[in-house]
Amino acid sequence: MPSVNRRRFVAAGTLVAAAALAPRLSVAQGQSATPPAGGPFALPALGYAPNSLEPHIDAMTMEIHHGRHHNAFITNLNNLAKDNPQIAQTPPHQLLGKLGDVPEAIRTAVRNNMGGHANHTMFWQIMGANGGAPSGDVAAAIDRDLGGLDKLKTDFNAAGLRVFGSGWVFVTVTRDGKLGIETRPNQDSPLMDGRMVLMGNDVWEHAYYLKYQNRRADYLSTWWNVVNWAKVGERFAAARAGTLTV
Ligand code: MN3
Repeated sequence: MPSVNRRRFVAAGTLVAAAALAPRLSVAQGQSATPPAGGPFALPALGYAPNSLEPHIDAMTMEIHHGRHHNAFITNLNNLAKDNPQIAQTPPHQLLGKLGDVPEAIRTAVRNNMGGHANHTMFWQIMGANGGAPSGDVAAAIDRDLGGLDKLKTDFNAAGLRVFGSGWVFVTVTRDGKLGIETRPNQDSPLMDGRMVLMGNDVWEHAYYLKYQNRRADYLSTWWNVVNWAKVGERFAAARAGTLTV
């Protein structure tokens, strides 16, 4: 049928045009968020050079993780928003807290892709070179609730190692500043249970496989070298102030 063929041709042309507009893989330091040419969602800038976390996390892992894996969530969300613009009208952390209100037909897709967008946005924020050590209020909360930094690392790494398959390990924070260690499968987030995330580590294999292969334990223990404790401190203060989002 000619009309079907024409539709196919037009659809293929649209895909080519979309590919030409796709964000560049390379992310330079300080680059602003990718303009939302394809919809309301945009890939947040990395905020540092992809090679700046070496030798702990290699540049290619960072480029693929940010530019392809995270960007795939953005592409999927923009495609969902074409027929469901309401998913862009509520901030991600609020939408994740009431997934039951999302139409059932798109609920799983929103859960996976908005969850992935929120988790990775947090993840890029709390990493950086020369991240220092916890100080001030967040250090006091770590001592009070998690038994100090060494015990936090031990317990967090053990929890991350116990995640079967793909998922995340988080430190959650309440409005009162109380901390806890929690894990989630897939791209789920404590935000889906009405809780806030102070920091978290991605234990999907794509986060470490190029350099560490199956050695998740090595990745988990090394990862602490690239935690940006100043950012974690800012997030702790934001949680107390009620302004922390993802
Ligand atoms: Mn990931």
